[in-house]
Amino acid sequence: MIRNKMLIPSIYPILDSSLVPFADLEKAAQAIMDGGIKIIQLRAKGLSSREFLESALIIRRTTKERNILFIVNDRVDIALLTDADGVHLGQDDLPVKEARRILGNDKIIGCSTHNLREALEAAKLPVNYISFGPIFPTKTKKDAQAPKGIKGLSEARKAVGIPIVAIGGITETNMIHALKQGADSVAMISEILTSADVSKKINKLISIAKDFQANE
Ligand code: TZP
Ligand code: MG
Repeated sequence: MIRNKMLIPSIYPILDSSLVPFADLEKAAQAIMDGGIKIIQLRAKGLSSREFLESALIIRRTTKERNILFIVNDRVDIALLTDADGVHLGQDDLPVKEARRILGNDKIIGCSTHNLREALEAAKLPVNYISFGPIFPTKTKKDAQAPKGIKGLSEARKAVGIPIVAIGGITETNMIHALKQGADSVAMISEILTSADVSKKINKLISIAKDFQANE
């Protein structure tokens, strides 16, 4: 079965080109990876296809060396061209079934969901995980829907059996609430990218998740 083949690492950093200039993406990726993460997603809404591909190829090289999962946001073509580990698709991107046909069963496919209905629908598809959010208010995604809160996350957790990545306004302080509600992983953009020391921040996030798992 595709979906239970792997677990999504509990800290899921997203390198977002809206917060990091194109020229600094490699350095930012390096800092994230130096923090000891096991997965990284490149999200590059504002970049040209060529810039997106260029950054993805660079990050891909290091993720392979370090055995870190590399996920491309939105773009199945860039995921294929870089031999990424997978792709993360939104509700308006290529449909999951078609992406699966292109990528095959060995790649990870994640799908964004924003409410219970979308979560239930996505769980029927050949996805490895869904993201659910925004959980808390976020400034990073300009067209984000209303926050679903911990309550929304808890409902989604009860409704679907597949891995859930909580997203939206997650911080070092509030991530514990998402984990307690059964999120398998917490995705963060601004909490990581705007911190003064990105590697140290990642270290801290990983240790909070580890402590949580140890006490579960
Ligand atoms: N999808 C739902 S909220 C969000 C995305 C991509 C943005 C999350 O960014 P941040 O800075 O972690 O709130
Ligand atoms: Mg998308």
